[in-house]
Amino acid sequence: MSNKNKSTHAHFSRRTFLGLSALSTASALGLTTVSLGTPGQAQASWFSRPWLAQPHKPEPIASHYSAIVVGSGYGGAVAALRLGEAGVDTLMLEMGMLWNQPASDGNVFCKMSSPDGRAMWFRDRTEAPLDRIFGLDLVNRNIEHYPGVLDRLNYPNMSVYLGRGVGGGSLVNGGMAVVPRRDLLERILPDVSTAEMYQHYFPKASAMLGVNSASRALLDSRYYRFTRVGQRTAERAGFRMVDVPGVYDFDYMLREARGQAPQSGLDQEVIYGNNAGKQTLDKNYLPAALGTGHVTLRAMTRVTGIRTDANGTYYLALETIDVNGTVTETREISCQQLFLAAGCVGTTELLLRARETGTLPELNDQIGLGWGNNGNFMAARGNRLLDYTGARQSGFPISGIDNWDDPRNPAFVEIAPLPTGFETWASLYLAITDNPERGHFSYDRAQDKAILHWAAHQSRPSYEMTTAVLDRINDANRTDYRRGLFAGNRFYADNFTYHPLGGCLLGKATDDRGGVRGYQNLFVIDGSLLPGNVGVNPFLTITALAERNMHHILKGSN
Ligand code: FAE
Repeated sequence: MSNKNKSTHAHFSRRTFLGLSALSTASALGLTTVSLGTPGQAQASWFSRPWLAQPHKPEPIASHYSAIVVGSGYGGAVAALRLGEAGVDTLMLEMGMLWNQPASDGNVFCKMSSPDGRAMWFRDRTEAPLDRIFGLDLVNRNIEHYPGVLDRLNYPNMSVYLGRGVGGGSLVNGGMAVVPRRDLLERILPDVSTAEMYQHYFPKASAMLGVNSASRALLDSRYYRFTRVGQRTAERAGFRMVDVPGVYDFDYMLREARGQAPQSGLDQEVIYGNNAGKQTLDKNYLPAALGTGHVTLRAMTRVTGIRTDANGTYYLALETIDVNGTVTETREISCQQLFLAAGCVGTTELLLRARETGTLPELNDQIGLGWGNNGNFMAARGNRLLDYTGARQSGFPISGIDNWDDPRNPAFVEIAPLPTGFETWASLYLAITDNPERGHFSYDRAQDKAILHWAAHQSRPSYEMTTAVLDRINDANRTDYRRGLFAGNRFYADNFTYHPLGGCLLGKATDDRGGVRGYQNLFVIDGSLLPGNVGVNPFLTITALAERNMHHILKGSN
């Protein structure tokens, strides 16, 4: 390593460390606002959690910033870091909580097997994707009404799962970090240089996010028996398997497996958060952003409206809430540059509302269009007696069936865990299919929210493409589908997605670096730019595209 690189690395690490300290100090104090304006000193405002009983005392934030980033998921985290590095005075707003303070049980997050208020965003009962075991309603539980980490937005025929909190989807996702096929990226983003993406931005995003792969020792452990069975049964049918990299620290997981470290990914922690092991955005991009000294982060604050004036200044209407969901403060703040990273639903809703209520009247008719579920489809098979999948399973998939080159039924079918704690003999699959169907959002004035339009028949191609693979596996293994895991006694679920994409497509609602058409200095920087399907799990593509767009935006080029 050259001296220059060494010192950049040391500087970056120190800044990241300062940012990490600020995040954990703020969290330990129960704060909603964190900054490193003066390194090491956090601005503070209190919120209460039932387990912690902190007083609520919101501290003021400034009334104007050079830049505001709405949302702290992948797109937002990249934007905040690169703005902070460029010395731009930036405020990041996040409607969910800052999560790294242990509650009274000693854990930040709860387990899937014993969910409480921390699990879901203001619900009285959990709404897990798999809602039954052996046909019995054993999964969902009544919980306290609390700003928990997973949200499920229910629209007709399609529900969308989302992460809520500082770190967005990184807090709840399965960590699978897959580079998309080059031919697919060229097809869906024709104006983006794929050479630039593959040579520069995918490696950069992977390095920042800590992408790594499971070792043979881990695959051979009891916790990945479900994967070995999934591979064996697929290979009997002649399918090609591919490894699936991820952002869970697999060295840590191996230590979990050997009893050398507290268990998280191996002990029922995934969709309601991980207490160890997973490299979420609050461990990499976000502390690095705070560490620049130019970024302030405010949690529990939702942006409800956007307007602009003749000078091109943007004004955001904000609502700060407490843990009961009660609005404790409403105000307006302004900025010169606005970056929308509220996720595919959040960003599209903000822009649709602004267009339909006339506060940003120049927005074009492309806002709300081009939504897709990444072809998501979940299904289960039963296995023969000797192909038992294991009572204790890792929550993090590491292998998939690559059938994308099948011209009639292109699908990437990941072998998903079913970590129930007892033997089920079931193999579960999360498929990403090349479903060409697209939905759209409209603004419902009475409810003041965006509504997703997706007809039941639009999920049919995903059904065909997935069952083409699983039928062959069943034939080769003389097995059948497994019912009793999904509602309606079906062997599959086609009515929810983990991978919502689109709504503000790159090159249509925006220019080719995310600048919203009709306005200056207004950018979309999250999954709503991607046209409905990337053929693999999407966060690595969202992060790499955000890196590419921020580079061009800050350079003032295309
Ligand atoms: P996102 O991460 O959703 O962040 C948006 C943030 O904005 C959230 O924190 C919101 O709370 C916040 N927000 C929204 N509206 C507002 C507002 N009005 N004011 C203030 N804040 C707001 O967006 N992807 C993979 O690649 N691999 C996986 O293994 C994987 N597994 C998944 C499992 C689950 C259960 C879920 C839910 C998702 C999974 N995903 C996975 C999808 C991935 O997490 C998702 O594509 C990204 O998180 C989207 O990134 P964005 O930056 O678009």
